[in-house]
Parts: sequence; C-alpha cells; structure tokens
Amino acid sequence: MPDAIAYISRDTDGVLWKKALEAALGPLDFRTLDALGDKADIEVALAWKPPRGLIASLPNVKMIVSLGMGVDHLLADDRLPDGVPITRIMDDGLVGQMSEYAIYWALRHHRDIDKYAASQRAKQWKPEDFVDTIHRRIGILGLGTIGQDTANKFAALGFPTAGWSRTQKSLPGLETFHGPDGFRRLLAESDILVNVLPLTRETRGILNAEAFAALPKGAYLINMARGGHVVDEALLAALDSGHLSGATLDVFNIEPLPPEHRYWTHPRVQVTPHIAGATNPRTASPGVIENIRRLKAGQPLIHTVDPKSGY
Ligand code: NDP
Ligand code: OXD
Repeated sequence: MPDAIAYISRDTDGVLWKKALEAALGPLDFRTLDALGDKADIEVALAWKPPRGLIASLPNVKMIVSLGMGVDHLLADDRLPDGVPITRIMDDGLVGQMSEYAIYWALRHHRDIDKYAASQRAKQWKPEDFVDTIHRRIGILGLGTIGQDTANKFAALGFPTAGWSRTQKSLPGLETFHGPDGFRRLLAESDILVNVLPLTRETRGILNAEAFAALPKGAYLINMARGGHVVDEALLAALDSGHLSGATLDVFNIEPLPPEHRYWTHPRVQVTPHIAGATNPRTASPGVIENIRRLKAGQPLIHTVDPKSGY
C-alpha cells in the first residue's frame, strides 16, 4: 500500500512539516524532492511550486496539498493528474498576518506617517491635515478566508469597509458587492484598495488602467494577493500621474522582483518580498493532518480546491 508523503518544495526543507505531521500521526515515510525514491510509494504530495509534470509522475498519489493558501502555483502545472483531489492549507496564523499587513500599511498611509518621518529628518514641527477614519473608505477585493478577516478588522477600527466577491454575500458590518458591476462600484468608493483575490483566469490583470481610473483620485493600493493581478505599466502610469497616491506591493509578476524594476525606487511604492503571510507548519498542519486521516478513512476531504474555478 503506498503511504509515503512527498514534500515538493524548493523554498523550505520540510523538516518542520515532518515534525508537525509526525507529532500527530506517528513515524512517517516522508520524502523530499531530491530523494523521492520509488514514486509508486507516494500517496500524498505536499507541494509549493512543483516542477511541471512531477505530480503526474506519481502513479498512486491520492491527495495533493497546496502548501500555500493560494493554489495558482499548483494549477499552473497543466499536467496535474485528473481526478486527484486538491486541498490547500488553512493557516489561522497566516490569515492573521495578512490582516496585520493590510492594516499596518493602511494606517501608515491614513496617518501620514511617511510625511512625519520626512518632517523629523528636516527637524520640522509640522502637523498635517488629516482625514477622519469614518471618511476613509476601505475596499477589499476578495471576501474569502483572508478577505473577510481583513475586512472585519478594518470595520472594527471604524473604517467604512466594503468587499467584493464572485458570489453575492451578506456580511454584518460590511458593504458587499459582487460581479462585474459590483467591481466598478466598489472601486469608485475605495480610498484604500486591498487586493486579496486568488489568481485565476478571471482575475489575472484585473488591476489594469481602467480599474485604476475608476478609483477616486488619491487612492492607495495594497496588493498582497498575486503580482499577476496587476498590469504593472498601468499601475506605474497611475502613480506617475498622481491619480494614485501610493502603493504597497508584496507580490510581483516576477519574483524575486528584478533589480532593474522601477518599483524598487519609485517614490510612491513600498516593496516587500512576498512576506505578507508566511506559512507556519505549527498552525497550518492541523488541517493537513485531518485530511490525511480522512483520506485513510475514506471520508470527504476538507479545504478542497475546485480546479475549474481556480480557487
Ligand atoms: P479564498 O479562496 O478563501 O477566497 C477567495 C475570494 O475571492 C472569495 O471571496 C471569492 O468569491 C473571491 N473571488 C474569486 N474569484 C473572483 C472573481 N472572479 N470575482 C470576484 N471575486 C472573486 O482565498 P483566501 O482568502 O484564502 O486567499 C486569497 C489569496 O491571497 C490567495 O489565493 C493567495 O493568492 C493570496 N495569498 C497571499 C499571501 C502572501 O503572503 N502575499 C499569503 C496567502 C495568500 P466567492 O466568495 O464568491 O467565492
Ligand atoms: C500563499 C502564499 O499562498 O504564501 O500562502 O502566497
């Protein structure tokens, strides 16, 4: 019976994952990318940016687990085996980090912290005009696990908060929009736009010139989802013209961001290296452990992904 677990990632060595899984499940046949051994032994593939076709070469794989909450890195493999269920991690720790990230950069913009830092450097005592919290409108693209947590926390701080999803939602304390019309309406009332959509066929390039033009003048963008959502030339044009007052970008069309890219030095851009939410096996492993138990018991899996919708 195949029962090995393959850890398919070049970013981390898997030691913490092995430890977390074994603490709950006992000793495991846990194999890493460079030592997969007989591929027929592998039952579960834990994957982050797997090499194309590798998962298809595991003849007995019964469950594919995305080691990120986003699954675009996995679905980019056009040779994934048909019919093998795909699940993703659910990591409360990561979700909290994502909300903190959005709130930190939003507050920094909202409270003009960069202007005060510049005044301090110039030894100037210079109070700035300010916008009341109740007049700074937050728009969140994506009302899934991360989007809802982020939106609820902004609302709890007193910001008028709206969100956009594919299907209609009614969420206490939030204004909600959906579908293409809803997208335009949300943009029109977002002074700070936070993107936390999955990257799918439908959402790739969604933050384009038309979308930026639909934002109010002076709006600020926080992109913590995927670089592929943004048309970079359109964002740079919107920043250069002053239509957007600034952007915080954690994710990029090419990662690592190439040294010559204008984002690095643009005066209105803050760059972070895809760290908005980091996976911690301690908080991410319980759902994976539950799914391994369910797989062995022949029960329905949780945290499944629909390859057709792409999330
Ligand atoms: P979920 O799958 O839980 O939620 C996705 C949300 O996006 C849902 O509300 C969904 O709508 C909405 N959505 C999907 N497609 C569309 C569409 N075409 N139009 C409108 N709304 C749409 O995702 P998570 O909240 O868990 O994660 C979101 C993304 O965050 C991940 O895919 C990943 O790319 C990114 N991420 C980034 C990290 C970082 O460190 N920078 C870390 C972790 C995640 P509906 O509710 O109607 O289905
Ligand atoms: C994720 C990520 O999807 O780290 O979890 O980006």
